[in-house]
Amino acid sequence: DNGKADWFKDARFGMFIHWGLYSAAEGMWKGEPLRYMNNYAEWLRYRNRVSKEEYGSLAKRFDWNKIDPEKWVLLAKEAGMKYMIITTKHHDGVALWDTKVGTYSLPKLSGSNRDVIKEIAAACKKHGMKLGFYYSHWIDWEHPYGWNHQQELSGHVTDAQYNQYWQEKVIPQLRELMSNYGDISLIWFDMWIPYQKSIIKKEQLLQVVKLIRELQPNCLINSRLGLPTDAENVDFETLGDNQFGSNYIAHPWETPGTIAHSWGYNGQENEWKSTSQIFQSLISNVSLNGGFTLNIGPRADGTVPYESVSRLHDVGSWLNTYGKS
Ligand code: FUL
Repeated sequence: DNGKADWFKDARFGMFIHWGLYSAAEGMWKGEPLRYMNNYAEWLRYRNRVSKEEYGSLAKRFDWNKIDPEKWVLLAKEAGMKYMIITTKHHDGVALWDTKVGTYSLPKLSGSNRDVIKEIAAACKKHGMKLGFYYSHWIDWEHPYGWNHQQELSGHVTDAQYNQYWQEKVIPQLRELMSNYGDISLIWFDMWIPYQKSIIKKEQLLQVVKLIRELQPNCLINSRLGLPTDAENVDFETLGDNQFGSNYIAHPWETPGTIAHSWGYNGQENEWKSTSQIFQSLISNVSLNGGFTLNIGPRADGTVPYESVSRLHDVGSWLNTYGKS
């Protein structure tokens, strides 16, 4: 450990943002609610079997006059959060930034020339907020050879095809993200199972580690990459969603939790964690040497539901009064 994770060990509290085309659907598709309500709004494309083209048309519902990522950064600051993680590409395979890898990106699909990832990076820099990228490496419902659950969306994927997805999408997209947006403090990969049980090969994961270490030597990598936390390849451990630590863990770790039920905005839901539940999660993790990454799901126009804002303000004012920074 060369101390590069020190800031993370001290940070303890960060903001997660799930924002993408699914935010515009708000948990509904053609008048039908999200199938399987126990699941998440950001899973709409898969759950409701939406075609790639129709799903892409959700980008037209984004209101670029209102979207202002700096407001998210300010909200995180007010809440006492020390880092922010944004979904650069979720399982739907849509890049939020202006990628040159393919055309399935928010700027291209919406016809806007805005690159929100650039804007977030600039706002984070301006306000002294550490920036992290979420990137769904394992699952991708857009690429014909990305992992897409029982191959229900596009047929069987062989190892060679999966490697094609890896080499022509994952690697070049990560290269863009690690090259064009300044200092990236952490990268948050997302899968739940170790590589031995997945179509992913260890060499493919090591290729990703090598790329990140080359381009952003200080960027921390989380364990959902699919490898164990050992500081060489993986710098911090991500426990299960909404799970709290039960044992003291010596190495850096955090758990993600969402303020609602879904991670992406779901207008059909009315389940909000209370401010005291948020404190419970934060305090139980911190007392076991971990951190808590609390998620909000802004709407497609960038606005954050009042229920989230008011809770974050309550948390922030408590931390300002009693928290030690
Ligand atoms: C899970 C994903 O499937 C959810 O959609 C969300 O991104 C959560 C943080 O991780 O693995």
